[in-house]
Amino acid sequence: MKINHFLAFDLGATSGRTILGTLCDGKLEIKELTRFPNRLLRLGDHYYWNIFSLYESLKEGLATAAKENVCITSIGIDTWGVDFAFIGKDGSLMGLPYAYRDPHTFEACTEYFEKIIPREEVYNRTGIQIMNFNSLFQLYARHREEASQLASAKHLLFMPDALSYLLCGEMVTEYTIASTSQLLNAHTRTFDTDLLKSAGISTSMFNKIVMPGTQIGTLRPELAEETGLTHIPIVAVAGHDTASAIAAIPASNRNFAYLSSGTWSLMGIEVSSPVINKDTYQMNVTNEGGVEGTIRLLKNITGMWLVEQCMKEWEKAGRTYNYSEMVSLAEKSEPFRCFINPDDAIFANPESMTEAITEYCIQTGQTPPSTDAEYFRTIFDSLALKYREVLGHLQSLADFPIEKLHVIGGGSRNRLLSQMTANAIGIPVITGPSEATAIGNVMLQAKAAGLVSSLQEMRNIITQTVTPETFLPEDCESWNNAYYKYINIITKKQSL
Ligand code: LRH
Repeated sequence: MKINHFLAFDLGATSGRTILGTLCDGKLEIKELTRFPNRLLRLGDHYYWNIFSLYESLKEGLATAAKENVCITSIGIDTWGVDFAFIGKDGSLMGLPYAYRDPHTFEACTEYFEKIIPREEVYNRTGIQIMNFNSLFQLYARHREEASQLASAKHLLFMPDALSYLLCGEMVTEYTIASTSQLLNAHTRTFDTDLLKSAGISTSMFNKIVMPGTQIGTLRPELAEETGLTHIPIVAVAGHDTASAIAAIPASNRNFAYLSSGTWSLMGIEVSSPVINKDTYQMNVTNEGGVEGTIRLLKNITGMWLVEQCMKEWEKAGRTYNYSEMVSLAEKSEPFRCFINPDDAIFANPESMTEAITEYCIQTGQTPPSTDAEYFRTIFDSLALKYREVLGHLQSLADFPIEKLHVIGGGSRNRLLSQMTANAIGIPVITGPSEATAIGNVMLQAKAAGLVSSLQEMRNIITQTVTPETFLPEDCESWNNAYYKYINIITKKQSL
């Protein structure tokens, strides 16, 4: 019996984890070794990621893994998308990476379309949904203000590549994470030199694009010594967390849509080549690169961010809720009291999320929530209805029937929201694994080690490992009525 152990670092925009994945006889076991916060660091007027503190957390993860006394085959890192670090000509990190929630790109994005390349052309070249924080607009903002970091940088590394670099000293540009940047041409899957030029950079800042499952280097000797590990290979997995998550869907055929549910709700379908046309442009759906050349035709929906930000406020006021308390409060609260559009710009990074929700309700003539339970309920009702709206768009683009929705990621543990989603969309919802990003990360390492040969084989192993739960639609009539009310509200807000 051959046993292989893999170490996955899985970093989201609010927290990160060290996961030990063990593959034994075609079955996967997952063990969480450490969990650490990842907070926006506000310095003056800007928000950054504290990459040095993340590096410390990775080291703690390595030291904890060493105590497991197992032979680790390799290490892989996946993170959230679009953000990046600059490296100087001496190989050192040049300051802190900006965080995508920093509002400075709002204006830069609009100016870019007016003065540099029109919005539709950017979309047609890249197939990536226009979001003000995409790497292209972040770079343009820096270029416009003649940022010294950009002027003297020799290399640009996207977050997973930057952290891998800190662990092994080698630089690569991994394909899935590069594909979220809005700097790649969707068809050639290489950097678009016009776009790079418009943002003040050139291809020389990037290293060769490598596909997920490629070895980058080995753990630096001093790190190996410090943490008690040996010179373990560092593998470029699907560095974009969403790409890792989607690789871990326990699907047996292609007639499904997925919802990767975490800080963001990423809803989409898997297709074999980019779909870029007037409709996808209007719907602003993205074509992100996945494992084995697959494309994630998906839409970013503001997800648990709404809840996370409310909870942060309540915690300061001395009220904390765990997951089951949150669900039970929402369950007991009156349904369909009021609705919000989770994607309204007001919720992007407000000082106070509860005040932003209140404001949205007042502007749209609704009575705002008055208790924590009502806030939870408003968010969940609105999310489930948003999922229905987006699924409708995806079905109009898919050349296959969407028969079920696979919900993966941390949010898939919210059974109430899963049932509400099934009710809203009218097709079965299948939940799990909740650790999808880490599992996808581990499986790509298994591929690099030659233990699995294809995406479908990975998914078969995952199917044997997880026990998904199915939620069938109920109470469809009231959800239908609620949907029309929700659409009225969000349309009213858009026209204000
Ligand atoms: C989710 C995610 C998403 C990106 C966003 C910046 O963690 O990677 O796919 O759009 O972060």
